[in-house]
Amino acid sequence: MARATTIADIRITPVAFADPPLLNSVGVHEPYALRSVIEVETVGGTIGLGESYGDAKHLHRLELAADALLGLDIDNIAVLRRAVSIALENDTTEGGHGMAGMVTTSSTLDRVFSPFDVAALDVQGQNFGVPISTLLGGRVRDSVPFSGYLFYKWAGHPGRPEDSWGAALDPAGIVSQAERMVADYGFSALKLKGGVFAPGEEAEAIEALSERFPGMPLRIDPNGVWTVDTSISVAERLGSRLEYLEDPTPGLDGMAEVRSCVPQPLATNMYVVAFDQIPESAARGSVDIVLSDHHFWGGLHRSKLLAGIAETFSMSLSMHSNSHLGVSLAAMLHLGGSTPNIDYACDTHWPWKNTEDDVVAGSPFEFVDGSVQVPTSPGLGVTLDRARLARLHQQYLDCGLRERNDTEYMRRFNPDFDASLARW
Ligand code: GKR
Ligand code: MG
Repeated sequence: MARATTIADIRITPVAFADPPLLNSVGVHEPYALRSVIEVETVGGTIGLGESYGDAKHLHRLELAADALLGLDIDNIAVLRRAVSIALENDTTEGGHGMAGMVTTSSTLDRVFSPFDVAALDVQGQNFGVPISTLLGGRVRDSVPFSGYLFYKWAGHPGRPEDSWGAALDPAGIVSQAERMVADYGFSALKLKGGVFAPGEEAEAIEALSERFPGMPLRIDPNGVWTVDTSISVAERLGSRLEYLEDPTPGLDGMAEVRSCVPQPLATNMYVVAFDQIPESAARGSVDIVLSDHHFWGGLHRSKLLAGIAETFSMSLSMHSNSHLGVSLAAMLHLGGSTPNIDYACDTHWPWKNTEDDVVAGSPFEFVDGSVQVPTSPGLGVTLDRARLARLHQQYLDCGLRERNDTEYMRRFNPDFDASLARW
């Protein structure tokens, strides 16, 4: 006989929300960002939420996983993961990892299982009457600090009106973007998405930020498009202005070479993205800081496992982000709130999203001095607003995008755009 905690139904809803033309090393964000919202409902009627990428191939894998999870007990997350692993064994679909053409060798199983782990914890938290942070070992901080994520950007999508941020295509544009971010959110660390202009121009933007915000911890992330020599010379030029340097050059060897020549710590969300990459990275000394991300590290339990392993290898931790909605932010807060060794302010794309474009009810998150409170109500602490979900799903149907592809979008306006690694 089915127990109250047996999984009775799983709904996967693809959604799209407006996204500004943010530039990166592989192109430019399309007018809509794609995500998927996962609802897992038990026989007892409790609904757990998860959020993941929205690319068509990923959706296909989520459906395979969902079929395998029906009828299982949501309290046994190890059994759920094994079922998803078996369900994916014969899946030969390639790609669809949701990372815009950036290099990633993350584990397919971990990417697909992640939202189900979050949804299972959401159900358990509601049933036990405790927040997910308690299930993850307890809150070690009441709020999680984030950094302001700066992007070079166009004034608006070609052929559409300018957005409220306007253009940021030079150091002055980046400084005024940072001024608004700091004024509105109170961030006390800033990250510049680099890999867009020549390294010297991007170094100038960091210098301008440091002059405008003296003492502010700054980071730059060119997503592996600099050579080893360029990385070393930019690091030497920027010195102590940089809190850390993120993925300057491709591969664990390249990163190790840069690391042996520069004083700043190196961070990654490109070259240590799966458990089997940690020993090699540790042996070579490639990376000081792993930018964890529960969306590709297998969910919240596996992210806690990563935190333990990082501690063992004396690596620091912070958090990577992609364009996301409120279900993901809630999960990031529970993880950040319950992981002692998150040593740096985390990334979030949150300021780039219109406030009304979400699937969660109300406005549960407030940034105060760059930090957001860890939810304290049972489970994730957010609920679905079905009208909002329906609107963003309709937007998904109408927008026609089925795969995030920043490079293809960029090449519509600049056919010769080069997206290769180590190109500078
Ligand atoms: O949103 O354009 C973007 C970022 O470049 C994102 O895709 C990266 O995954 O934020 C990310 C990063 O730190 O590399
Ligand atoms: Mg990065």
